[in-house]
Amino acid sequence: MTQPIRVAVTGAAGQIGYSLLFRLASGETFGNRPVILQLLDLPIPEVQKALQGVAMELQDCGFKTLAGIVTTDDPNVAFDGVSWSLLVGSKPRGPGMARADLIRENGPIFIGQGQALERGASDLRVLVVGNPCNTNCLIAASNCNGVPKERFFAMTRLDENRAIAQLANKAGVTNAEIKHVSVFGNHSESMYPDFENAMIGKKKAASVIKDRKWLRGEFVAAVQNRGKAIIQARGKSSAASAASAAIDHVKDLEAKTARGQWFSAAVWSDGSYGSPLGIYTSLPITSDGKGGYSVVQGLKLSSWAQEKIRLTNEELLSEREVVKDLLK
Ligand code: NAX
Repeated sequence: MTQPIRVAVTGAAGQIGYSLLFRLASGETFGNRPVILQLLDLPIPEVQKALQGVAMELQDCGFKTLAGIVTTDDPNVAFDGVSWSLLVGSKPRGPGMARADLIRENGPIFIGQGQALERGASDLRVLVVGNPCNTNCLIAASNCNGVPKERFFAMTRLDENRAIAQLANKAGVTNAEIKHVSVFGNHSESMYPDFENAMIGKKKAASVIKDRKWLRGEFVAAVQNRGKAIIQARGKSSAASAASAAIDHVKDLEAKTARGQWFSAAVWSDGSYGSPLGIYTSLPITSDGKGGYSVVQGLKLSSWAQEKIRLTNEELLSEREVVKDLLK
């Protein structure tokens, strides 16, 4: 029998968890491979009770690929032997809360979780979703001994998916016709979604969408501010789309990327496209299907785009400064 894959999800009783867990368990993400879900949430009775409820619903789906469910409030239990760990749990940004306060509030969570991740399997990969995800990822990776920094990622796939949808909508085509969209930098309002290398069918996106003012203005702003727009419309932050992006991320890293394709993720900076070292910054990558990835090289970017990328990376450097005492 195929060895089950152990997958940890933190914040599993939350709203992203509710959209994510079923798709991890159903066979959609890991094919026929049996999955053991190891679900972590806070040691608060009501939260643990809600987590039990989610576990009951997972059982009730009767997924043939779900080989076990562990619910716990202990990161050491949650991360034991896992090949994937999706770090979703963190405190939401309160009204009037500055980004730096959020960083200081959530950062400590990722020290203990980083240390507990040392218990992961030898093929461990970690995706940080909880915000501010790039900097939380830096904290977790820095506190996790013995696991290479290249096994940690922060999620910018939702931003890429949002950018694809905006371009498709503007050009009047389907999402499937859009490729080579890359998100650079921080998962924040400073991120840069690159349209200069994007393709619509066989043509450059900028030759199909000739409205350069829209591309540089409304398009970039729409992607940067989409999270806020969802909160305004729904009264709650993005959940199903965030879960869907996390599934895309895991699936794309499990598989070998098809020739000529790529996708975005915040990775340990290798200096590509002028990104400073020592941060997790979003870059276009391909997966070798064996646990490794490469940053796509040689994309041409205008000086305008390069300046946008410089600014979003500057923000990551200033976030690193805020948490420098949490890094090892
Ligand atoms: P919810 O508030 O619905 O759920 C969060 C869950 O995390 C709760 O069950 C809470 O008890 C748990 N939690 C808090 N601290 C924890 C800890 N130390 N250990 C374990 N569990 C803990 O939030 P949800 O809507 O699910 O969002 C979760 C996170 O995703 C937030 O930080 C949010 O900002 C972030 N997002 C990131 C996105 C991205 O693209 N990277 C997009 C969506 C979302 O905004």
